Amino acid sequence: MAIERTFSMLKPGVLQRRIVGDVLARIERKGLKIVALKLMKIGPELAATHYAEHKEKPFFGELTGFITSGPVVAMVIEGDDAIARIRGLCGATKVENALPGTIRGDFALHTGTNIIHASDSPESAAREIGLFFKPAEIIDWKDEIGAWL
Ligand code: 3AN
Repeated sequence: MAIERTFSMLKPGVLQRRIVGDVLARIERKGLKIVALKLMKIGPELAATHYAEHKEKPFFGELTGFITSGPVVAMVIEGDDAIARIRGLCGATKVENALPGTIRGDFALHTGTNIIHASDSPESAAREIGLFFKPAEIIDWKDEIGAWL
């Protein structure tokens, strides 16, 4: 298994609902390592760049409008196969397919407000980490838990 870094973001509404801790707890309990974390408000330009692959989709306006509508929690997560592991914790994009036990399955009622974003490939992870974080904001702390996972 390869150690990877991935970008994840708790979308607007998560702070309003006071479930930041619940979602972060799931990521931590999995054994993944938070190496960068910040509260931020996304502007329209960053939203459009981040979601550029969906530019032609009918839901693009709704998507960028929603992601800029309130504060988000942006993070970089590290760990063995972190990209796939976080996607697994998130569950399916469409909430009707997101199984109970996953973050979206447990906390999201509609696909447009599906709680969490996570990069879907090494290329997306590198691009998205670079969009949201300066290298100095990512902390390379020594992980002592490896033997217990
Ligand atoms: P994921 O976030 O699981 O990688 P993407 O990249 O296909 O999924 O979609 C990005 C975001 O766009 C989703 N998280 C969701 O909020 C929104 N989205 C995707 N499909 C739809 C849809 N059919 N209707 C409304 N919003 C959607």
